[in-house]
Amino acid sequence: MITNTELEFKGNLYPTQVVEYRKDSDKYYFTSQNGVILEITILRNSALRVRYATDRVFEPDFSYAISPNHSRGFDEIQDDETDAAYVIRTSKISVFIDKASLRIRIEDLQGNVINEDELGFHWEENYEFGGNTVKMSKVAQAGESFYGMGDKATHSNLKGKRTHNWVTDQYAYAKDQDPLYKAVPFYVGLHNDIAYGVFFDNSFHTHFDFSHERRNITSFWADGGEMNYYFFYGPEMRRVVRAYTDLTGTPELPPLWALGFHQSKWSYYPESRVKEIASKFRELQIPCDAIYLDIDYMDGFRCFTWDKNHFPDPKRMISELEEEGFKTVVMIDPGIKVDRDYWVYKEALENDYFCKRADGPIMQGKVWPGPCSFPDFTNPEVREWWAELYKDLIKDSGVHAVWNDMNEPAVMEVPGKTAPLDTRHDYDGHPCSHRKAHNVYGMQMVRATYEGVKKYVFPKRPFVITRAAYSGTQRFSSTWTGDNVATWEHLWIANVQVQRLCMSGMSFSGSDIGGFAEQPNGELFARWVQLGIFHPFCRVHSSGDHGDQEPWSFDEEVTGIVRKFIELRYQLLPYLYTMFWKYVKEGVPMLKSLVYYDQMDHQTHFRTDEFIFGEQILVCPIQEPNAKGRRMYVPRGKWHNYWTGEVVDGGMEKWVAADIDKIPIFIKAGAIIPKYPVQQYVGEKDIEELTLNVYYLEGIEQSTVYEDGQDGYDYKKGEYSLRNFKLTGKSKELIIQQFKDGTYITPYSTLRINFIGLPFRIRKIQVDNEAVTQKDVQLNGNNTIVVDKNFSSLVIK
Ligand code: MIG
Repeated sequence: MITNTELEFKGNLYPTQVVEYRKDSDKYYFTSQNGVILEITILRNSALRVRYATDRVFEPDFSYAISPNHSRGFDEIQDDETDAAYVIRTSKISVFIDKASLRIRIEDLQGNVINEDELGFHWEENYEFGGNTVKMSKVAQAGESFYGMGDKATHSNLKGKRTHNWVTDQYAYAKDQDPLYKAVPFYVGLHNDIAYGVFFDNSFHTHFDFSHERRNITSFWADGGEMNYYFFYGPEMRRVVRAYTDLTGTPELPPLWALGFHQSKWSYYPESRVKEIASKFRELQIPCDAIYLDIDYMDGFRCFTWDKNHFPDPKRMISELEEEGFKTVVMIDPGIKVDRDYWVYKEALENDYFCKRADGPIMQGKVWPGPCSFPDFTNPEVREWWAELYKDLIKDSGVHAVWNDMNEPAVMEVPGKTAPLDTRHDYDGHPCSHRKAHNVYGMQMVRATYEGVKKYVFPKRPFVITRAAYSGTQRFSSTWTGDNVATWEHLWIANVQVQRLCMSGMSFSGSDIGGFAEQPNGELFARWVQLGIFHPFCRVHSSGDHGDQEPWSFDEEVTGIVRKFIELRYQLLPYLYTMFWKYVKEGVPMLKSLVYYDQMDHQTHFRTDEFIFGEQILVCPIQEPNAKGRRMYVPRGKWHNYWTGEVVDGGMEKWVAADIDKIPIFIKAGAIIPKYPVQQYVGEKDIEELTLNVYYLEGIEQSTVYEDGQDGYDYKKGEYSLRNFKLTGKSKELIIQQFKDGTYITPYSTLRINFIGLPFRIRKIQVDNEAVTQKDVQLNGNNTIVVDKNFSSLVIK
């Protein structure tokens, strides 16, 4: 007997014996005697969707996470039945559904268990809010490791941890603090050399337990909604991550300047200060592409306004900055100041765009401007309105890009630090409370921002940044890891977080370099820049209360180191852009944790520090003061030490020297790394020659260089330049074949090829099967030749 006062745990409910089985093209339905329906959808040979309804009816099928362009399609499926189970076989996996319990077991074609339910699906009725707490428990296999889950500031391998997703403004968060700003309910499991992934697409507060409560059990559950998860089989981790990223989407290519170095602070004002910072970069010849205006540029923190005392003529200022090669990025928050004389507030009020409480009043909460109301970005009409608000900012003032902050949404002076849970949301026509909409609120805000910026910067490409995110936010925005702290521990955290975000579909990410709260010393700042230039989003940002944090705020040695590393990033722009293109096109994470790179090597399973930047550059930050180097794990294969040229065999730990002006960087043998000349900002120079650094290998290696107009959309019409290189190295010979695609005509006509680590002296050179004299190819120095950019084969012996 249940009464209204018994709100505590009532016990778990379980599906019973299957009484009905039905197939409907790519979907299978199994109904239990007590009315549970299991729906299994085959998406691809190695990807399934699994859903349960507890009382015969599914919720409307709607998700913000899923990309409208995700791939579908599979080979023939076979259905089978045994006494105990139904069996669905794709060309890659077999799925067994137990008739007595609806528990699922998934095997590969050799009969190895990839993943199996323990208790499987079960639920608890929620008398306080209605609906169910939906739960799943699975067997953790012997030696299983777990990865993914977005921005968690904890060891990359989640084995033994419990974690949850509820996007939260966590100022000065600590290691292991949870949750943070993002909700990415996706993990990768790895056992017996088999990797698989689970994406629990449920926007309520979700929880995951990775062998924490019980050693051999993994479970996940949500405070409401449906048990609705996607399953991806590898066996390679890269297939799992790419399948998840395909399902939840990738962004379009950003403008190349967005991959340059960015400088920010809370806050640069007035105009003269902004200009002073910008000029200093040019004076000191430290490359920089963007400068950020934090909340103080606004009039009383009213979004879409300017403080005319500090910024009397924003349009002029922005265009003057632009002449110096700087893009201006401004902050926009979700909280709209309650002020009847403020047009944004008035418009939202008149059109009924603000979120309301359950009983009717408009929701209010305090943020920077004082009392604010919050547009309901889960309403498509509100998103359209919001997108239009960017028109003046971009068309009239010339702003280039926007960062959305506080979009968890963060609310001050209330216990939950966010909107009250009874707050109502449209959820694109599926009205619900904040319990369901909270984790997607920031995502829908930045989605609207993205639409507006995209529309008004056209024909240029948009660039947008968000703090809060749910799975799939990467389709619209880049992201940063929020309010970190200037400590060595936070340098470690930044490294883990950005690798983890890359593994979780959100490659375009970075940390506040140097730390947001408190102030780094010069050494920490330099070490952080040395890591940050290898993050897809590369920005120094800090809170103003704690002193200056510009590249020149420390001593000259630090300034020199910072310059050198930012220059390296600018040289590597074609490499970085190619990484981005692969991410966009194939969902390949831009940074690869070592376990992703080589899961068969068990030494990689608990590594946190080392990572692969793109496909062929191994980086390991220095994360301690006074270091002259460090021990690190070099993955299997041959690697060239970037600084010394020494070639090392991986598969072991090594001590690598790295005084304050270096960090360990290794280039994969056989790699062809493209470089541009140093520029102070993207587009400063015409690229007159593309440098290719060729790292000798006895063997075969492929490399790619993608280029296009660096902005705009012509690349979508085929105006790109794709160079695929195949390097074949022998003991006394090296062959490079080039395969070209795309109609973009690069501004340079020659390639400057540097051969690094050659074990022989060049005596003969053949380009496209014709011998050329050393003079023809301008053999200068020892191992550098300059050849026509369109060569198709190059042989040196
Ligand atoms: O309550 O806009 O994470 O980057 O500088 C703080 C001021 C609000 C938090 C962001 C930070 C930004 C700051 N914001």
